[in-house]
Amino acid sequence: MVEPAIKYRLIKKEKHTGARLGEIITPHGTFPTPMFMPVGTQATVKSISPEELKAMGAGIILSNTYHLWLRPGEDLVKEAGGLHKFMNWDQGILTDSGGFQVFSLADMRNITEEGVHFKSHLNGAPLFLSPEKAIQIENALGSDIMMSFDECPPFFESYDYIKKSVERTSRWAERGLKAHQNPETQALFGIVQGGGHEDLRKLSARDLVSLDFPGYSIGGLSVGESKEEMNRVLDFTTPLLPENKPRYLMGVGSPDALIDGVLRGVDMFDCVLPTRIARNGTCMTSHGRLVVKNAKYARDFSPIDDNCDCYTCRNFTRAYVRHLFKADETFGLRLTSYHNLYFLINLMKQVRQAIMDDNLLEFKEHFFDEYGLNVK
Ligand code: PRF
Ligand code: ZN
Repeated sequence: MVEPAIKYRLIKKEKHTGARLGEIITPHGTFPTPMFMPVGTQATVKSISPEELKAMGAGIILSNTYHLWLRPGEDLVKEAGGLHKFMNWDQGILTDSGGFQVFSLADMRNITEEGVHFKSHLNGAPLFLSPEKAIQIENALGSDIMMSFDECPPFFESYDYIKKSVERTSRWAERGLKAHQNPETQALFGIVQGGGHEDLRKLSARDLVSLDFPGYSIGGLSVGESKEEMNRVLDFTTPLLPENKPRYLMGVGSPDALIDGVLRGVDMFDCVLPTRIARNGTCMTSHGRLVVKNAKYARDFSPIDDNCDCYTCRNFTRAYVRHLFKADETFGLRLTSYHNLYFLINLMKQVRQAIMDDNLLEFKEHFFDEYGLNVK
């Protein structure tokens, strides 16, 4: 029996909700949970340096098997000494398995029991990804936390299709576990699917929990269903997962969804949202979204968010950041990207304090009020 590569330590459960305060010990440092993980698809969090990520309190980032496999290739990353060394990031790295990217990016795809045939989104070349291939790439990259190769079916696919898909995803998870070469240095998570169906989520969780993964992801959410739907699914899914293992809700990054996920017992989140909207000039603030390019900020010499103490807000004004966007200066999108990532990481820090103080519901109420989410 090998010791798992990561350890989850449950520190405290919030009194009135399902929220958990904990920490995850990885081969590349320890980070507190609940945590938001910035996305660095191409072995870089777009426009942000590793030093800046550390300064904002990011203890783990996410990267993508699919993209790094196509370019520069996992063998090159391995030759560089692994992904941590290649990108000069000495904290945690989680890699997604490529399944989801194949479904969202690839032009043509054909799913079989063996794996997925599809065409490269870069040059149209025919490609094949299987559970074994995904694990081999993730092993070469050397991430601390790896994802199983799964299928993320559309939320409103037919019940029969989702059932077949869940059963195949379970078989793929088991094949991945067998192919995994480094369980003592890289933790492989199983991904619970099942769409909006409670019995299928149960089936998926039961299969994966029986395989005893060191952590569990919740996939197939935030794919176009409503917030209410997502919360409904989380309500019955997190209780299916073991209390002594971390839970990761994949691809969720709006402030309200983070808080709603934490309330239901989720420990980890990732999303391109903060960096993607930052690049077109949209900022997350304690008073809701702010489109800094708008004309009304031309002579606004206040910070992006008066409640934020990030590098951007301590040093620059809305008027200046707006000017940079108008002049197509890349420093502008660096400043908004930094702010948005800091905002979510700092939000999770406040959430952890609220769990400590057993007042997460009050925190949510206040945050939603300020963010403009409580429509009354
Ligand atoms: N599976 C994988 N990656 C993902 C998802 C999934 O279901 C999602 C769904 N929101 C985001 N990223 N492997
Ligand atoms: Zn800020």
